[in-house]
Amino acid sequence: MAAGERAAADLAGAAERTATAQLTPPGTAQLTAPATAQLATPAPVRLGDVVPTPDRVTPDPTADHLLRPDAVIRVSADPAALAVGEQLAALLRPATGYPLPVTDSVTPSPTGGIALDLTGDTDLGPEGYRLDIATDRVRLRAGTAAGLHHGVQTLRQLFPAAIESPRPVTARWVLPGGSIVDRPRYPWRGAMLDVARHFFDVPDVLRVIDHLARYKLNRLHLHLTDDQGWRIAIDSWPRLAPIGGAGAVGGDPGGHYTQADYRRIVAYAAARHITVVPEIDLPGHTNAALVAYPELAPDRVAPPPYTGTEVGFSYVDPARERTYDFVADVLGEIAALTPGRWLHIGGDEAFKVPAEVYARFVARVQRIVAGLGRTVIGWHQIAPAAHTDGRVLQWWGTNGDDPVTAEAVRRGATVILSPGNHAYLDMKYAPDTPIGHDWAGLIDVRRSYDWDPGTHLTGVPADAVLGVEAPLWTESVTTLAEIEFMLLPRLPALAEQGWSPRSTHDWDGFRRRLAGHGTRWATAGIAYHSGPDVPWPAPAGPVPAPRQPSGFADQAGREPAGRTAEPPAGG
Ligand code: TNX
Repeated sequence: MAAGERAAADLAGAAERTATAQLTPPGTAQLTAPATAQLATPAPVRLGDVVPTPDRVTPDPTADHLLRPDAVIRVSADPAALAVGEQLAALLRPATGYPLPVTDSVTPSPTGGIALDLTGDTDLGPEGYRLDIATDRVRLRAGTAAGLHHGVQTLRQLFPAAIESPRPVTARWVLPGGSIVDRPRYPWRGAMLDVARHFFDVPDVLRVIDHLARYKLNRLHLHLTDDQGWRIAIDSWPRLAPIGGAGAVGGDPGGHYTQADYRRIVAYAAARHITVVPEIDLPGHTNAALVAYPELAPDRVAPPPYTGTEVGFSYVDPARERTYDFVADVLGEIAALTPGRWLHIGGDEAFKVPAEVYARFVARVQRIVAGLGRTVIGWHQIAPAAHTDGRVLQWWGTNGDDPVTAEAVRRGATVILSPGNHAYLDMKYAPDTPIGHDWAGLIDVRRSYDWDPGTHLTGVPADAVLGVEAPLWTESVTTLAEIEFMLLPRLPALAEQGWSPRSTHDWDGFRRRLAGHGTRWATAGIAYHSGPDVPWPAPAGPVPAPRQPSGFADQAGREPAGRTAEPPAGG
């Protein structure tokens, strides 16, 4: 046996001893205790305690399931399904210490375990799943690997919060019995990370992807370029990244992704059924590109690198052919690196470009994207430009009465909703939130939850809404812990807006379900804002926090991150 295997076997043995010691009095037979004896204590998590809330939940308190130390994860013989099975095992192994082998046979076995069954059925749509938890086994079914992936996120939340521990812990790994049948309300459920104002390296982005996956989001929009930084290497314009990406807001260190880095992000996201949507912001927000290539500037003079936070002053010259070579080269390379369908061309706040010139520029860039076989997305400022097949507007206004966007929808556009006053994760929670903006108002958890994407925009029918996206602009956000502090707990609120049927919308139910996640985040060492509008479980004592925003105290006067609550044993 290799050292690694021996360590795994030791862990499994230790975990088994712990589990059986909890289940059976000393001296009685191990691992053969009848199910009824094993389930003397009910599951600590209720079947409906899932965020985003599932479409249909049918609890059966007589059917709680105890995960056994010798459980096997059986998966349909399909590579994508097996990858989901491996991810489930990887989620459950650290805390349980169980070996949880993954096999590609779904035949039920006498030892129970968890079956992941790729049915190929389409009745639950491209992302739906069905989960059946019974005393003798757990079965997850879906027509697609994406559906299985989402079902695994549900399963993860149904285990006691201690499942988030990176180390083996003593707990009874009981799942609540019953069935869940679930599918999303919207096909587009995203978050945006601005890596231009401040740069975040690959491990930080991968961790953000983990947070998205946990709440069943399926799009990561990367805002790759802005005045303060160009963050992706472009072979045909080699000065963009090293020169344009050298700095950041406030004179902080810059950086950029190599094309290999970017591919790694895309692959990691794809393995979690998340599509990366790259944004190259045009024609404004381009100071960093002009620093690297003054030939694109209207006056051909290199501006100084920009480290402030103003917007709207820069633009690439729309009157020059060379600009369109630049756009075609950059978007061509980005398209080649990006398997997803969408290219985001920005389009916001080009205040110095006259309206007609701007509309012609956008129309031409839209044609470049179409020529690359991709679907164009832009901020809703692109609305006045000519319609092109499939184009998508990302609406970030604060007043749902927007006739220009409504007219673009009448001409065929669809919309993604990122209302600044509900979905902007860079807004402060409260006046004393130590980082963030307030131009769109303060956004506490309730404000991020209480709005309806289906009716938000006047004159835009529900069927023109692709879904929701939560942008995190990073002028004031400089570390991973700060990203997490702004994301959590609002990201789950927006995820529920994107996933759950409107009929389930209920603030009191949501805040109660969300509260349990504080314990999960704390256990996993994830920073979050423990504001007063959610009934977080009382801290049971300090736990060491691997990551915390520096010097934060939230408005409740508590430390927000990673050490708000000790996971109650088994709960
Ligand atoms: C507006 S929202 C911007 C960004 C800023 C953000 C700050 C949008 C499309 N443009 O350039 O970072 O406000 O909240």
